[in-house]
Amino acid sequence: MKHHEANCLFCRIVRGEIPATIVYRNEHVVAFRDITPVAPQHVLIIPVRHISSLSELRPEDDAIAGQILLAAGTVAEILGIKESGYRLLFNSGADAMQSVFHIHGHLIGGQQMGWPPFP
Ligand code: DGP
Repeated sequence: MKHHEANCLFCRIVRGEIPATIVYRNEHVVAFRDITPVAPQHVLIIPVRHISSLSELRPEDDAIAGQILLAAGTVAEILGIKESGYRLLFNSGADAMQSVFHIHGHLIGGQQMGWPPFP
């Protein structure tokens, strides 16, 4: 295993070395509750395989990219917000304030949201 994967926080959650409230998983993705929720429902959807950011996705990663998006609808249904609505966002890089360098989609919902999503 590569060094960065051994020390990656979200790889450690995938391996069960760090506890998390997992709401859904399959062979491609894991979805677990964000430790600092910004909405009544806030779940992170991550690929099992370590990819550091959206910018590192390669054409051959098309299947895993699709699996992350497909999981969003499944997770929304589990959370009971499929009908009321939800938002899926990915922070990539410094301006977006990405802080964990393992791709994660933030699935948020359970309240009326505004747009644009910044002050
Ligand atoms: P981002 O800023 O987009 O890189 O989001 C990282 C998110 O990860 C942030 O909303 C908080 C969450 N997070 C950080 N550490 C942990 C952890 O140990 N467990 C869980 N469940 N979430 C975490």
